[in-house]
Amino acid sequence: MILQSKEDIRKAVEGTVEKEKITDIHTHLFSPNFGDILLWDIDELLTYHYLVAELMRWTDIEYEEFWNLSKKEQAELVWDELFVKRSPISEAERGVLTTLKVLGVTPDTKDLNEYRKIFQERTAEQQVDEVMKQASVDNLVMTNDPFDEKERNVWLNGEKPHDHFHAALRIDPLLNDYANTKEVLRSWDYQVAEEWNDQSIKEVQRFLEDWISIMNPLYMAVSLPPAFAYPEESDRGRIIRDCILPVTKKHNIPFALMIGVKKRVNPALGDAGDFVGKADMSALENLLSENPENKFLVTMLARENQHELAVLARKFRNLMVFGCWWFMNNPVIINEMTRMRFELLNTSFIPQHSDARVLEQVVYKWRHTKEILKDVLTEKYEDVRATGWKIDQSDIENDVADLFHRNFWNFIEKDLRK
Ligand code: RAT
Ligand code: ZN
Repeated sequence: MILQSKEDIRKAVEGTVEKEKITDIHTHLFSPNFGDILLWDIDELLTYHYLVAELMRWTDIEYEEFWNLSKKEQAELVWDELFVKRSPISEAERGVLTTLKVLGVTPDTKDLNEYRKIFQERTAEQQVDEVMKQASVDNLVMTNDPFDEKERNVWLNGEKPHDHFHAALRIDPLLNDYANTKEVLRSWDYQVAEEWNDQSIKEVQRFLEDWISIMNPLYMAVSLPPAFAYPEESDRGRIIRDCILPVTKKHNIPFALMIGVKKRVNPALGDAGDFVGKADMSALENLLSENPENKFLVTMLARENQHELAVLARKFRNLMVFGCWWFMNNPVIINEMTRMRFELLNTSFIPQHSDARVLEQVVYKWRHTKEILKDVLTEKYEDVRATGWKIDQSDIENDVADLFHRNFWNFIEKDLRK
């Protein structure tokens, strides 16, 4: 059906964006059978590190004292300072309210216990189903860290994720802290030598191969500092060159790089204490040009890097740009980034991921992004329609399917969707 007016276009875009199922390609969620490492419920929502950072601007509580409080007490403090004493207008605060609303709980009381009662009546499994239904997410990718004791044990006990949950092998300690990780690898019987030699290469490769076979990951991932350089004669540079690139190539899985995080500028804040820095794009440019048979999924944390990243994707088809990561995940910036990406890349990118650490966050992260996408897409289609070009409803469906799931599964060249 050819769309005849801007109103027709808006309606078609809105309907399609609401209906199309999403693959959420980066979350910190777990399949419910993985046990209590899957975080969910109102107290977890309130103690999200994005909100902890905001809380700390209003209270003079010692950091140490805050971390010694129970989760419930921490949530009460956040609620009181950010939702009761003042208006919750930041993105992460608004996110809690959107989440409640979409899950059928009108946020019209300041009595936190009222919300707690409602969450207590649910189970993790029920909540997973409800969240995925409300967010139209039918598949999601976890972040799976073999260096995390608790998670590692889940995998080693033979647990497999439920359908709709897919693994991503996350290897930050290997690339960002090899001096200590070396010891850990040895304690697990990987005989890495003190120096970087053939033996070390073989053993780090064996470690990666083992976890690929345990997790069956869709990609291998790392977060990196703004100072990330490649090639580089450093532990990180050598491991990427000798282990990550050959192993990911052999298994035909992308290497996902999340670049621009300056870890723990305020260590007392824990996960809330990380900052952002502008990266030099030549590391990525070198990786892409030297390894045309490897695939790279990339997101960046600094606003200043977004334009260069989109331009780089025009040069290298082995680069798939994804998401508006962390401090970029604010409406004003999502809007800007999404428009820019359409203008430079058409629909050949993955516009968003939720990065949800708490199950219910999937709801607001996608709801807020969908509202922006509807505006941006309507405007872009209308601009071309105004030239006389014909836009069909099915064109919009095709494009949104690319954006929400097809670009990802085509890029990784497999389809494990359930
Ligand atoms: O956005 C976040 O929650 C960050 O704390 C990080 O987890 C980041 O997304 C990452 O995956 O490193
Ligand atoms: Zn993340």
